[in-house]
Amino acid sequence: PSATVLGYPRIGRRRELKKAVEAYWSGKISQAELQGAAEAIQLATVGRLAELGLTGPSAIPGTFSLYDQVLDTLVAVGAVPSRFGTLHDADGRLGVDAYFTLARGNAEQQPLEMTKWFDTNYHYLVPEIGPETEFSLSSERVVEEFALAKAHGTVTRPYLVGPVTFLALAKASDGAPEGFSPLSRLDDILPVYTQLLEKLAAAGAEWVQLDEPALVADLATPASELSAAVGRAYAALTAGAVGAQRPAILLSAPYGGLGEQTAAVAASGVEAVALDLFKGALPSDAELSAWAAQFAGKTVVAGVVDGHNIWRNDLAASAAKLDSLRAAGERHGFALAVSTSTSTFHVPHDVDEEVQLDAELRSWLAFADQKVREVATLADHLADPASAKDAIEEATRVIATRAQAPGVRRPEVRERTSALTDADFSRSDYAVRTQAQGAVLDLPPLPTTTIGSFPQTAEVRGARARLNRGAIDAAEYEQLMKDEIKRVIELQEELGFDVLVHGEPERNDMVQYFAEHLDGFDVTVHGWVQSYGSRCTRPSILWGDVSRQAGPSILWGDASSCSAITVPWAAYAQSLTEKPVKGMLTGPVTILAWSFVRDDQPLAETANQVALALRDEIADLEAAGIKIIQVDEPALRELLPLRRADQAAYLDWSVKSFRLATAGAADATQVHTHLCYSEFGVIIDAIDGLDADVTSIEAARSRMEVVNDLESHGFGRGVGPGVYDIHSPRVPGQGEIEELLATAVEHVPARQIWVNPDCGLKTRGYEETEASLRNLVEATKAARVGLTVV
Ligand code: THG
Ligand code: ZN
Repeated sequence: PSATVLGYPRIGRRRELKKAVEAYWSGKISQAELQGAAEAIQLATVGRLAELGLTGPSAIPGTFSLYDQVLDTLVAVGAVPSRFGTLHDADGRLGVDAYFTLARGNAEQQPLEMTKWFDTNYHYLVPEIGPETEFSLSSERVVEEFALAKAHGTVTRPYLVGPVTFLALAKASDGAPEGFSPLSRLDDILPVYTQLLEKLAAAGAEWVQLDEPALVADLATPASELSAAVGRAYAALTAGAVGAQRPAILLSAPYGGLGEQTAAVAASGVEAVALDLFKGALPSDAELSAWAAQFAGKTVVAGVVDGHNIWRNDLAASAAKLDSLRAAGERHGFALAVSTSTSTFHVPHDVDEEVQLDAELRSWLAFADQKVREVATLADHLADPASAKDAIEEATRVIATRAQAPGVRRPEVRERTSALTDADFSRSDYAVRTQAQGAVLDLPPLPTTTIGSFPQTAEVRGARARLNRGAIDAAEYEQLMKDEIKRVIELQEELGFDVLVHGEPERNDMVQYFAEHLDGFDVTVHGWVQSYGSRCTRPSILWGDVSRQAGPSILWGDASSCSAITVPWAAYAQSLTEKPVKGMLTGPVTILAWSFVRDDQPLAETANQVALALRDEIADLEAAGIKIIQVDEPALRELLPLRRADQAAYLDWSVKSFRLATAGAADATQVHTHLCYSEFGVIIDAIDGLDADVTSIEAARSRMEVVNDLESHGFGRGVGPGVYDIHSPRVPGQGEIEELLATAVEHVPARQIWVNPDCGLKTRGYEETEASLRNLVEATKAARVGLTVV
C-alpha cells in the first residue's frame, strides 16, 4: 500500500451503526436488518475511502466493528470466559447474540469489563484469560467482511488485534492462579491466528493488518517479555508462504514510538511495519541510518498524519520526514508508504459537515476524511513532488494564518498565566481550612451527598431540543430548568441528604456545557466519535486562548451582569434550601481530556488558562453564597502518558492546574473533587496532591478496594468511596450499603468518610434512583449509631 490509513470511523456519518445496533437490542429490527445496516456502512466506507484517494492495492482497511475491535478478535479466537458457560452454537460458532452477551452481560453475568484503549477516549472490552481458556476459530466475520467488499470490487486489508496486544491487554480470569499472566497462553492462541490467516488468504486477502499498540506502552508486562513474545508470535505467523498460506502482514504500532521494541519488530518476519511518526519521533539524522538498516527488505508505513487529533497536518513538515525516510530507504532497501499514525476512528467523519463553524476555523481542521486526503497528497508528493506542491503550500499558508488569527493568542489571557507565582497554587494548611469549614457547615458524621447529576428526564432533554430548534425561548427554557432544580432539591430534602446538588439539568455533557460558555472553544453538530459500543461523545474544539466570555452572561439574560457559567443555577438552588448546595464545575484536566485540544502550545499552558477561568467562576460562586464547590476530575488518570518516563511531568502539570483552579477559594469554602475509574494505586500521590478537602471516588464495582489503597498510602482528608454502582438499574439494599460503610470505616478514620453513590445518576431513571438513595441515607443513619468519631 502506498497511501493508507490505519482505520476509519465505523459509527457512520449519521451514527447509522449506533441506531441499528440499539434498534436490534430493543427488538425493533431483526438480525438480518442489523446485518444489512452493517453492510451498508462497510460498503459506504469502502466507496468513500476510494473516492478520497485510497486506490492502491489493499489500501483500504477493514476496520468495521459492530461493537469493539478487541471483542471482534476475542470471538474470532473463541476466548469466551468460562463464567459465561456455553455461548458457542452447535457448530462451534459465536454468533451476533453471543457477541452482544459478552459486551452487555446477561441476567447472570456482568459484561466484560471496559477500559480505556491506550491514551485515547475509546474504551475496549477486556478479555479474561486463564489456564482454562480454550481457543478455537469461532467467528469468521473478518473473512465475511472481506468477502463482502471483494464481491463489490475492492480488495481490502482485514484488521485484527495482534496476538501479543490481545493477551497483553487481557486480565487473568477469575479462576486463574495468583500471578498468572495471560501472555503465557501465546503459544496456544497462535494456531488460531494461523488458521484465520489461511482463511483470509483463501478468500483472496493480499494483506492483513495486525495491530500491536501494546508495543508502544509501558504495561505490566516487562519489555523483555514483550520482545520475546513478538519474536515467537511473528515467527509462527510468518511461517507460511505469502499468498498460498497467508496474506502479507502489516504490523501496526500506533499511539507512540516503538522505543526498545524496535529491534524485535524489525527482526520479525512481517512484510510491513506501520510506525507512529507523529507521536513517536523520527530518529535524528545521526541515528536514522542505524535505525533504517533494521527495516531492510520491509515496507515502512510512515504514520505522519495524526489520526488522533483534528488539526490540519503540516504537510511540508510531513513531506520533509518522508523525504528523509525515502533517502534512508533507498540506502537500506526498505520501501515506503504513507499513513495516519493511528486509526482515524478517534475523530469525526468529515469537517465539511460542520457548516455552522466559522470558515477560517474549519480550514484549520482535518477530520477523518480530510486526513485521508492529506495522506493521499503526501503519497502524491513521493510519486511526483510537483503534483502535491500546491496542496502542501496551501497547508503551510493556513497553518500560518491560524497562528495569527484573532482569539488564538490573547494578551490579557497570556499576561495572567505568565504572572502566576507559587502562591497561586496553594491554599492554607488543611487544619486551618477544616476548622473554618466546620464553623460554617455544621455537618453530621458520615455526611451524605451525591456526585452531581440527577436523572435527565425526557422532559429536560426535550426542553433543550426545543430551545435549540427555536420552539421555546430562553426564558421558557430557564423556567423549565428551574422547575426541575426545585424538584431535585425537594427530593433531596425529603430523602434527608446533608449536602445537596442542583442536579445539572441544564448540562448536555459536563465538558460541552463549559465549552459553550468559554471563549476559545467551539462545538460541533455532527462530530460524534465512538466512546464505547454504541455510545458516542461530541468532543469540543479548544482552538484559542481560554477565558470566561466577556460581558453579561448568556444565561438568564440581563439578570446577571457577570460572565458566569454556573452561578445562576447554583444560586437559585441554594435559595430553596437551608442545607449547603454544592457548586459543580468540571476540572481543567477533564475539560482538556474530553475535548480536541490545540496542538500549538504545551498542554500545561492550556490547562492553566482553563484553570484561571474556573478560578474566576469559583470566586463568583463564593460571592453568590455557595459554601461547597466540587471540581470534578474524572479524567485525571486518562491522560497519563503511555511511557513511564513521561508520567511524572504530566502528573506535575495536571495536579498544578487543579490547584490553580481551586486555590483561590477561601479557607471556609470546602473544595470537593470526584474521580472515576479504578487503578487509583498508580495516581494516588497525584490525588493527594490535588489537596481537595473532600475526594469522592468511584468504588462500588471494585467492592471498595480503593480504601485499601487509601489506607496503605495514608490519606488525611475527606473521602467518599462510592457505595453503590450506578451502572446497573439494580437497587442496592440498605444492609449491603451498611456493610460497605463498615468496610470503609475499618480502613479510613470515620471522621474522614463521606457517603455518596458512584457518579452517573444522569443515566438512570427516577424510580430506581429514589429507592437507592433512600437506602443510602437509611444505611448511613444506621451506621452513625454507636459510631465514635474522633
Ligand atoms: N463526556 C465526555 N467525554 C467522556 C465522558 C463524558 N469520555 C469518557 C466517558 N465520559 C465516556 N462515557 C460515556 C458514557 C455515556 C455516553 C458517552 C460516553 C453516552 N453518549 C450518548 C450516546 O451515545 O447516546 C450521547 C450523549 C449526548 O446526547 O450528548 O451515553 O461524560 N465529553
Ligand atoms: Zn465518576
